[in-house]
Amino acid sequence: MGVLSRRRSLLIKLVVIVSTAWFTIAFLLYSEDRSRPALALSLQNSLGNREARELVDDNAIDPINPFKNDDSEEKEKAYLPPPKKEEDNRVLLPPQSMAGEMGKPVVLPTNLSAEVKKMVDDGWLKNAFNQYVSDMISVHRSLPDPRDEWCKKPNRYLPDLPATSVIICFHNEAWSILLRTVHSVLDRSPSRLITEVILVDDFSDMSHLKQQLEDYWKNEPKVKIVRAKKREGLIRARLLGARHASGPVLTYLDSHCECTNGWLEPLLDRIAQDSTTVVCPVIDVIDDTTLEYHWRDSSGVNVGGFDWNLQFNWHAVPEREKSKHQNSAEPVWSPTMAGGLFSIDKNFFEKLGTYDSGFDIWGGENLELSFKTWMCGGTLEIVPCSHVGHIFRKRSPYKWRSGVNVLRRNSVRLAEVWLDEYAKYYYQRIGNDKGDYGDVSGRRELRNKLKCKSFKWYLDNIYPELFVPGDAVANGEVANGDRDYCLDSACKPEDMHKPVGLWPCHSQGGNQYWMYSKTGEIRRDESCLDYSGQEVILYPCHGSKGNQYWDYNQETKLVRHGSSDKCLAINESKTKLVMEQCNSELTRQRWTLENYDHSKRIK
Ligand code: UD2
Ligand code: MN
Repeated sequence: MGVLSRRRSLLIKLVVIVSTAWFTIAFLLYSEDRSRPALALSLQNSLGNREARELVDDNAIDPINPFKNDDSEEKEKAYLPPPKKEEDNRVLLPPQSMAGEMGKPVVLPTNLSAEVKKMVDDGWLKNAFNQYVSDMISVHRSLPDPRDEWCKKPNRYLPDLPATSVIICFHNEAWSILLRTVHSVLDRSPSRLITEVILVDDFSDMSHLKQQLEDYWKNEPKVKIVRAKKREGLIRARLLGARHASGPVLTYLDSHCECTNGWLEPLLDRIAQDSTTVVCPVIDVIDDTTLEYHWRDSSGVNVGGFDWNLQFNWHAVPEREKSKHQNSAEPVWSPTMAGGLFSIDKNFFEKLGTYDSGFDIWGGENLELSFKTWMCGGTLEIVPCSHVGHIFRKRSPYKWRSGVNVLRRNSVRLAEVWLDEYAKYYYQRIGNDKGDYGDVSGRRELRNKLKCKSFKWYLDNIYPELFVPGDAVANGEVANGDRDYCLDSACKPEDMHKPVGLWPCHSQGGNQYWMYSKTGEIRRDESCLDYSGQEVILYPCHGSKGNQYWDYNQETKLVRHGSSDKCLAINESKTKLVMEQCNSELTRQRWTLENYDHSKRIK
């Protein structure tokens, strides 16, 4: 008994000494911060293979919960980055970390020390995603293979595919996430297909993106760093990248992506077959909190679309598309709208004048590229065999331009050039206040020169699902009584299933812009007023049946509800919507629908 316990304590001491020595070496070595495998290798050399391996295994972290069964302070410290030098933002990881491998989530424990908690919070504040967790994960982490089986068959693609310049623009991106993006490109693409990776620094001020970034890549000839001389915004930064590119194909990625196995070949193959095809990978979701890699098989793929606010949105592949491609050897979806990650033939890019649109900072350029591609003789495709993960953030972490409504300016420029007579639907949504949008004559000339088709052609042929306000019986505000109060709600996904609001009428469109459809819906984009006995809420439109059917009578001004036969009203204190027994004597039940045109109604 005595001998045994003494042996055990000896063993414990040994473990403590070895691991202390090991962490010291690890941190020293890690200031090079190249990669986890390289480090494991050097450790194996210095400690002898067996010990190193055992150590790595003993300390392996549960990828689901890295701190599980881990109450010793000693161990928790191991996950702290080493002390920072002045001007050094590197956050270094315990090299033995298995955190996040195979795209597994990394869940931080709830009992973090105050010091760690502050680091986690800072990471969120700076980046709008969990930078601390990203820093724990290898920049070479493994990922699941999200491809359908048929994608992996040999000889699927042309033998001599064109190579591509991969362009990654960033403004104040986190260190580990940027490196992981680049490594995922280099690690998972055939080298011959990568001409170069161009990192376009859009005037970042974080110190790790300066000399430290140059040093990190100095032995990797394929990685080039291009610096903007002032803050250009994503769109001009992408153009700057293109000007430095020498490959025949350009591939654009965000600076917080991860490419999966075989992501590149199917994209290049489509372009090799037709240089006017602009191709997008399936964009998988990397969780902003745990960095888990989420993916689905190709049947669950979403495609891009937009609404009359000229905002990009995602929707399911329409049925017409599904049936069209069911029997094809290479089923690709034709989206109405490209996501921000795509490949394009460089000559075609130049011919289209891509990104030369005078857009500022962020936004609008996906719509422009998509309209232009479709209307000017190209094709847009989502290639289901190509998967790239992206961290979707809930807010924008960086500074925008102050004093200018950048998004509106970009969108007005877009509408002026590409939307023809449909531009008015966007303007109605912004209260017809176009602001100063600069000169668009050059862009109109380009459109003429390229002999592009009309926006009506685009809507009829590429996006027939889009609800066109001109088909509505009424559009604008839905005002109660003497136009004191208007229906007022945002229609974001998070607003669904919530009561529809009321607000003094303001004539600026926005959340007070509604459409009354031929089939009796009161809707904005894909959101409909819906009543099922409780409150009047917003609900995704499902085709004007029962709960979403409203019958407006222009004479009585009543809005009578389909399945309940009650009428829409506001309560006495004018704070909320209520449903009441119909009575046209009551002002609170009387409504005015802006631009109501009875002749458009279906009898
Ligand atoms: C979506 C698109 C993105 C782009 C954007 C704007 C996807 C997955 N992403 O991005 O590709 O089309 O919408 O429409 O579809 N950046 C700069 N300078 C700036 C601002 C941003 O270089 O002034 C970089 C930023 O570091 C990032 C990229 O631009 O790499 C896109 O910005 P984001 O990630 O903040 O926007 P996100 O994901 O909504
Ligand atoms: Mn992004």
